[in-house]
Amino acid sequence: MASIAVCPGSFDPVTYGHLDIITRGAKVFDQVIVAVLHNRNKQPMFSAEERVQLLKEVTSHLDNVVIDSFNGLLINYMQEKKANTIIRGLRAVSDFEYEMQAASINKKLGPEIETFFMMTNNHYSYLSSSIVKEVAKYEADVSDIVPDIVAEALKKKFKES
Ligand code: COD
Repeated sequence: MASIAVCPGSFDPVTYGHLDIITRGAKVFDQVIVAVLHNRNKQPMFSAEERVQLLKEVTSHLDNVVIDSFNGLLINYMQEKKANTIIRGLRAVSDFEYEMQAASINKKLGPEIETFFMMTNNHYSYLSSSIVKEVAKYEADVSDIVPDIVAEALKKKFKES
C-alpha cells in the first residue's frame, strides 16, 4: 500500500524552511500532500488561493508532491485523503509545546494517524513566515530565505497595502 503523508500548514508564505521539510518528506513517503489550512492563532496575509499557487510553483520539480487546501479539521482532511501520517517540522524548543498539543489532539481525534516530526535544517532553524514578512515589510533582501517568486509576491503585497 502506498504511503500518503500530509504536510499541513499556513504557508503564509512558503519559505525555504518549509521547502526543506517538504523535499525531505517527499524522499520518505510515496506521496506528500501539502495542505494549506487555517491556523486559528494567525491572520493570513495571502489568500489560500495565493498560498496554494506559490506552493505549486516552488514544488513543481517534485513529482510526488501535490498541493491542496482545506477549510476544516486536519483529521477530517486526512481521513478524506486516506492519509495516515502528518509531517511536521520542529525548530526550537519553543515549537514543542504547540506541536505536542496539536499531535495529542490529532491522536485523540484520529487514533490511526501518526505525526512524524523532522528537525529543521540548521540553515533554516531561525526561519518562519512571520520573520520573512517582517523583513520584507522594510524592503530588506529576502532572496536567501524565500524563493524568488515568493520575494516578488511579498513586494507586490506590501506595495498594494
Ligand atoms: N524549519 C523546519 N520546519 C519549519 C520551518 C523551518 N524553518 N518553518 C516552518 N516549518 C514547519 C512548521 O513547524 C510546520 O510543521 C510546517 O512547517 C508549517 O508551518 P506553518 O507555520 O506554515 O504552519 P502552522 O504551524 O501555522 O500550521 C498549523 C495548522 C494550520 C496545521 C493547524 O492550525 C491546523 O491543523 N489547522 C486546522 C484545524 C485543526 O485541525 N486544528 C486542530 C489541530 S491544531
